[in-house]
Amino acid sequence: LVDELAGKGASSSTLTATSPHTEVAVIMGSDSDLPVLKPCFQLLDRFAISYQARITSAHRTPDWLREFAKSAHANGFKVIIAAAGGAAHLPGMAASWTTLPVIGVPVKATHLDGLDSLWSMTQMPRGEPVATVGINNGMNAALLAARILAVGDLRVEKCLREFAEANETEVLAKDAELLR
Ligand code: RP5
Repeated sequence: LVDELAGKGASSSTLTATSPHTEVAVIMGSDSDLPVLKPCFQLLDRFAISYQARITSAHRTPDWLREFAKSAHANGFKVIIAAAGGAAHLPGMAASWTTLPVIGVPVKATHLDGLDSLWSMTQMPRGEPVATVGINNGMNAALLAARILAVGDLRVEKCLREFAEANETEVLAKDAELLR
């Protein structure tokens, strides 16, 4: 399913096995969050960053979330991306059980249009930070994870530079097109 969402037949992701080489854990509160994470999977695939996607809910599977987050560092993950809608306590709870950086993706899932999720992630009380991206912005979560990894990985740093250069080229081309 994750491979389908990422738009490819086979990727470095897996819904089952944990590899010591898998760098990013992408957790979500429900399979209904998957569409928001599609750009996240695509960006991680584009940068050839290994990831594992899992469904774990802070309120429906609290024991499983605790087990996953507590063992994430020992299992070789370097960053956790956590997407959730509504009260969105998933990234905050995960942050409390790991020293890994946790990136929250607020999901628009209720009548509050994602503001509930955004505020609950950004308003984490002092002591347990969650780096929160914009509502439904799975791509920025992947880019932020890449920036964290790039501190110690020149290959990923090169991917980020090339990504920025491609964006610049695209905007300049559109600007030139307007002048014609
Ligand atoms: C949250 O509640 C999930 O992260 C999701 O965004 C939202 C709705 O979940 P479902 O009712 O679609 O399973 O826990």
